[in-house]
Amino acid sequence: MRAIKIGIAGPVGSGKTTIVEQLTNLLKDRYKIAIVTNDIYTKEDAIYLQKHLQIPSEMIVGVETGGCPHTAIRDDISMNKKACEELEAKFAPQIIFVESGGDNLSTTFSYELIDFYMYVIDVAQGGDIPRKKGAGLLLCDLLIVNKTDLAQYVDVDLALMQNDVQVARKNKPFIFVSKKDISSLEKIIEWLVAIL
Ligand SMILES: Nc1nc2c(ncn2[C@@H]2O[C@H](COP(=O)(O)OP(=O)(O)OP(=O)(O)O)[C@@H](O)[C@H]2O)c(=O)[nH]1
Ligand SMILES: [Mg+2]
Repeated sequence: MRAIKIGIAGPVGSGKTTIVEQLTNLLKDRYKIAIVTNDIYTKEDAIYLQKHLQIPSEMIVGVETGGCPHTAIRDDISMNKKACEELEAKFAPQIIFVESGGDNLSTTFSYELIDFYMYVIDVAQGGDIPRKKGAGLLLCDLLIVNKTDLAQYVDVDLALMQNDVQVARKNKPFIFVSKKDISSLEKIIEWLVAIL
């Protein structure tokens, strides 16, 4: 069976793994979920998720890309494609989350690997990121602006940032979230369920 594949990309530390963990927790009783994570030199994110998620650990696979993260999700997708195909053959998941390694603002996914992708930035990286644009932020199917709880500590004006995101995204969707506010994550679930 072919799974719906959802890519998650974004700069280093923006919260991709945390979002995969939380979405999986919110969806695991409704859908059979598998996960592919990418790190350059390790399987760190896969090991973390295997420890913290209550889904079979064999359904979480770490890919060591060995080089630029965007290469493995856009230019030569063979390692990730193989990981997804093996998960589909063994477990027939309905959803596979494919987390890219953290990368720069120009990162995009190949649609030969995934069906839809989210791009995750966070407010602590700077409120001006939406004005700096970048292909990932502009072209992704859903832009997530994470860590809104930190805005007050890093002097980011969320209203201004929201306005800049609106301008950058034109009519494409975006959601501001925080891991500390489950209701904000429910909005990602609504988007996911709609595309599923
Ligand atoms: N305060 C706060 N911290 C967060 C939030 N989301 C994630 N974090 C923290 O940010 C750090 C990085 O989160 P990860 O989920 O590992 O980020 P990542 O994008 O997967 O990182 P890489 O895979 O290394 O690029 C962790 O310490 C998380 O606990 C949030 O909404 N608020
Ligand atoms: Mg990660």
